[in-house]
Amino acid sequence: MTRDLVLGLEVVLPGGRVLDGLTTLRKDNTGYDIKSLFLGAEGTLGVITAASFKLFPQIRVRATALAAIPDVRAAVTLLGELRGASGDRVSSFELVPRIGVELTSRHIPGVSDPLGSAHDWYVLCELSSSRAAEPLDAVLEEALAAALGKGIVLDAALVRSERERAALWKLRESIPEAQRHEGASLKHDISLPVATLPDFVAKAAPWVAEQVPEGRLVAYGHVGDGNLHFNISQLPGIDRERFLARAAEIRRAIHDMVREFAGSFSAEHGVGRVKIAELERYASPVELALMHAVKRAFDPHGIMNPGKVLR
Ligand code: LAC
Ligand code: ZN
Repeated sequence: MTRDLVLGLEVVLPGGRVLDGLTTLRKDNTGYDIKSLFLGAEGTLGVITAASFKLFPQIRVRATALAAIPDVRAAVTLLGELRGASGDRVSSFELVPRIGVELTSRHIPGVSDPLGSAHDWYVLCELSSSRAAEPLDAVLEEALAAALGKGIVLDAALVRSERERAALWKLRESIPEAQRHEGASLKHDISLPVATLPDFVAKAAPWVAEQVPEGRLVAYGHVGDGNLHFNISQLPGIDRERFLARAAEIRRAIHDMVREFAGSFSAEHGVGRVKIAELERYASPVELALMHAVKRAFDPHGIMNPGKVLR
């Protein structure tokens, strides 16, 4: 998402020259967009030393809720309904699975289940606006009530204070930490077209349940961006090394399913060293050849962050 916000960059190139590209132009059609090549390059083409970003009016009002939903399809439906009902004011829309509530309640001080009974899935949704008078709490409450009537939402907790808002965000944001307390996990930072997420989960979740009985799916993340952290936590009492020994095979199967649904194996955490083989497998030969050509053009001696992204 940062990629969309960058207007200009200053970059030190491998030979020592400086690309002085700190523009704030919104429109600029002057040949190749060189700056975009450095975004996501993970330092393999040059060292970014400054950036200019798009700015937006300051947020003055927010409304936040945790909604229990029956399944991932309901999450995508609810996202559409909330966008429509709020004049597209949805600024966060995060999927949380039941296990995410359980693990954070167990391991993270100050986190507890804000709803009275257990549900399979939740979304943490937030509306925001720069217009202080915007009645976002009422908009969110009405939209969730309408969704409740249609069975898209099963229960919901609207936050009434900054303290409650912080508690909900803590629940969501401490899922990775809670996973570490449970032991090893296999992590897959995937993205799919938003509308395709439910079909992917409908196929991949049962696959995990059948093929990885020594682990538990912990699928959470940024549904509004089509980005899921499709992680598998080891079950308590399972041998850590034996669990991790299956990492490559499981990663291959999950990423192959991601490709089947036209998704990406690296939504936000990048390629680094760990996913070089994935890039080679899933990028098209044309893309891969162009990436190597760009690398050679910028860094012919291969001195920039060697061993990352491209072999
Ligand atoms: C998160 C990190 C893992 O979404 O990207 O919590
Ligand atoms: Zn994330």
